[in-house]
Amino acid sequence: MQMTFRWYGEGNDSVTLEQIKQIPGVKGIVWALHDKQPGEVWEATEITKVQKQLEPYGFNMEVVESVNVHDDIKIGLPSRDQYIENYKQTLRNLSQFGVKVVCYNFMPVFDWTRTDLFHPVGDGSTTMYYEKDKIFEDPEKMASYILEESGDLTMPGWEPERMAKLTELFEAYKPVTREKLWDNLKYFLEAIISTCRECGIKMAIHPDDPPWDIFGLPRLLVDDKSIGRFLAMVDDPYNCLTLCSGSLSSNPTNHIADIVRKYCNRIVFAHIRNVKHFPNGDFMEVSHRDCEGNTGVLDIIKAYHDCGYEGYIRPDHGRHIWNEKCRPGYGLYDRALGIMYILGAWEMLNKEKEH
Ligand code: DNO
Repeated sequence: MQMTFRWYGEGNDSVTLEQIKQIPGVKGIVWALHDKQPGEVWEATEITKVQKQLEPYGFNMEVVESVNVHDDIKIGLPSRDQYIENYKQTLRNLSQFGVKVVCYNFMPVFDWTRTDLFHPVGDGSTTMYYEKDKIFEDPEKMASYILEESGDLTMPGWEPERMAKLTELFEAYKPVTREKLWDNLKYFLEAIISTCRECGIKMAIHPDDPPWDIFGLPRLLVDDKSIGRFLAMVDDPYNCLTLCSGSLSSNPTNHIADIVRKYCNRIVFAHIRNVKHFPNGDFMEVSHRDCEGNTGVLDIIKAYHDCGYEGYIRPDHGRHIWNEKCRPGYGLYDRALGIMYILGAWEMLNKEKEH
């Protein structure tokens, strides 16, 4: 596996490349042009700037998270064809810089959703929390809460420009049933897959987070069965997965290690995140240490190891510890601890295999 770290770009992240360089084992930066709106072409001149920033540190830029998919593509409007053309152009431009994997999602309106971004844990740290009952409230309220909490730093998937049009967006999604959304995803993938092949870029869909419908909007990639349907729907080695352990394990009936073993040949990007469930269906994000949550982090790492996984991996959301002021879930300290945990387990498995 190849260890990576997500970084939101200069001026857009409290963490610096210099700090990331000092975490053992990190080879690549998971990056994106966060000021681009979904549907816009990422120009080579803009990508070069990121390349120049990473170069002195020797980091590769092989994984992008995310090139966001325009809502018109998800809704299936006639204007989708132009946005798909733009997407293809972005892929061509990215391939000139050695990009190998593009992580994206197909969630209607909202990306990942939490009801509390800085929930006090009781030991001085805070973490992200999902309270089931709160989610049934007004989506507008939810969006303004997220935007307020994120301050000056943009939250991918919660772009103020899109959130300002929330009522229209919900209206536009009204005819989009679950089956229609599957059709639109298929249409999108079939339209871009030959470009992916030409460019050597694997598309790696991120599962829906949380893995169930919210605000009456359908969500597709939620469990083993839907992942199987997705891979069979466009059965192509360039149609792949970002296997986000935390997103899927928010539903306690999902067994992530089994999913890893079953679909390993199509997983190209692994997110390791640990989640603790409460009996009423609420959940909270915890450290990467296996016993602190219910995700089964060690079983998952073992599953990747047994499968001979050679793809990219990154620690996912961490808690906010040691008074760090950072993006929700994306501080330096807890994610760095996560890396050491993952590498510790991995290297021990390597040793065992040698003997
Ligand atoms: C959450 C992330 C997601 C992910 C997107 C991919 O922290 O894992 O926001 O980047 O869903 O498009």
